[in-house]
Amino acid sequence: MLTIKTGPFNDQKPGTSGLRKKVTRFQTPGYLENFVQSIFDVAEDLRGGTLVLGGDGRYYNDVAIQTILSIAAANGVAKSIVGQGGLFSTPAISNIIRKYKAQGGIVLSASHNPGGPNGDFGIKFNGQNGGPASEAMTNAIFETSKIITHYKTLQAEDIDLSELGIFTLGDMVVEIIDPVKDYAELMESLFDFAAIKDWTADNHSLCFDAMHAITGPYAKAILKDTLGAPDKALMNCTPLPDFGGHHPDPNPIYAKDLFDKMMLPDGPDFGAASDGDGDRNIILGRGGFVSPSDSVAVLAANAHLVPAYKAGLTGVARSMPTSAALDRVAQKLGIAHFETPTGWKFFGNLLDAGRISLCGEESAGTSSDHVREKDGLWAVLMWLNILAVRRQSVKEIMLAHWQEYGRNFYARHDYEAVETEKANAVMAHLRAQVSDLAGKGFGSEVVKFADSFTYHDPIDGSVSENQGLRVGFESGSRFVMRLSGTGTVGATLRLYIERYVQGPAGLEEDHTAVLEPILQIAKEISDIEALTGREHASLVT
Ligand code: G16
Repeated sequence: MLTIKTGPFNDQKPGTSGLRKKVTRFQTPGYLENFVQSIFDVAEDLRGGTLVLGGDGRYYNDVAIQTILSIAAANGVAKSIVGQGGLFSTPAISNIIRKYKAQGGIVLSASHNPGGPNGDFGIKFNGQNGGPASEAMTNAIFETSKIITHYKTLQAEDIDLSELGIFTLGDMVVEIIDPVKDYAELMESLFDFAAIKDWTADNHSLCFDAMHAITGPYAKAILKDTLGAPDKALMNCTPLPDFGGHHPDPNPIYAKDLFDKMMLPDGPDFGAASDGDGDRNIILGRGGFVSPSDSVAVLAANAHLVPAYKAGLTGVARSMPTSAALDRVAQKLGIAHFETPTGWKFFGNLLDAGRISLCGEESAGTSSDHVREKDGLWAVLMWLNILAVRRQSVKEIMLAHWQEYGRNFYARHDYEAVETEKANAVMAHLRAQVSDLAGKGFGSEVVKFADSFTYHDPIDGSVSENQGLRVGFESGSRFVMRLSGTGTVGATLRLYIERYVQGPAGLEEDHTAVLEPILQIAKEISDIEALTGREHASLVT
């Protein structure tokens, strides 16, 4: 065993979902090692315990796994469970941690960010509930990374990750397992696979785009081999270290081929895509896509049609910037609903305490209490199970939903790679005004409330401040502004616009026009155009 000197790195502050940086930053000698040693220093249960390890297969995944295994062995980890080829989707890791009662897991991914030698890499620690480490633990890992001077490692031959089986590294056992099998079994236990098979066999077509990322092997095993979808239903299902040169981000720009296919008059009945590490999902029907905020609301309203949730949901939760469509379903079902800050870790306590059984975010994440991560393929299977039972098209289901609950028109405007000082200036300008906005009129809208969102965790009492600035209007419309915690270049400002409409007007097709008045008010109050020098967002989803 070796103890090697390493200097502290002050930029190892994990963001919304772990530490994400350019691959070249992770290649700096000692950089990855410093963060990994900090994890082992803080997560003391790992000494003598079991660690689960794997990633989305992006460039540097294989190198990082060998580095982490050597540090784990030197830090007294008794056993590491690694996905074959170093692969695991994020929800699959969560399942393995829970199923095999491991003390934690390390997930290697930068999610939907691009990969390759000049792309992004990331690392995240998940605790023994299978979910992202809490704020307190994340902060402790960061503080440790700023002061440690050494890391421990074992000098040994690399483990061959391509072979299933049990190996040893020093005193540590390394078990290489099939990354798909346990996850596929979990899915089969939740859904009515026979009904979905019947739906597929009954002349219904589906299309799933894995974006050359981790869900390829999972989709092949579940959608094709088990549920009988034909080869042509699977797009880009071979994982590649650089995702074929694309961003594995399931949005209309990066999943354009899928979106184009779904807009054809004779396109598939159902379409979906996932992201780099398999935790996000986007859902489409022929002729249109379902906004993630609507999708989680529809899943909640129809969950009783799916075997795992037929007894009903205990409660639901959404992140603050996600539209309130889910709240309307919860109110009708008479169950609790919670509003948490952005970041999946905030759902963990509510799920562990049994207060919620389904949750979701506007950023294309949806999941339930079956794991402690968001789960892309789970959302796809929820939709398929619901389609198989209701025997209606995606469009018919959406129209019926809006008729019943009213519609929360919604859009997110991202201003990407803004110079950090300019992005901070926009936030500061808006923050300075929020306390004075209530009662002020803007055209036909009157501000009802404006604040900086603070979350009081109802389970452990922890308080998370400054989780985004929100301005709500008497009409029920609102806008929210916050800085993304997942970008790797400059700062990304996110502006979320929402407008609630009841009755036939809720079926309006031009949702941009419906949201325009609120967008203009948001621009006026925040002065985002003048302060950033940008006339438009870089991406609207
Ligand atoms: C992560 C988090 C999500 C969050 C998303 C976007 O997802 O797990 O909870 O909504 O980032 O965060 P931000 O708006 O701060 O960029 P993922 O899929 O990137 O791991």
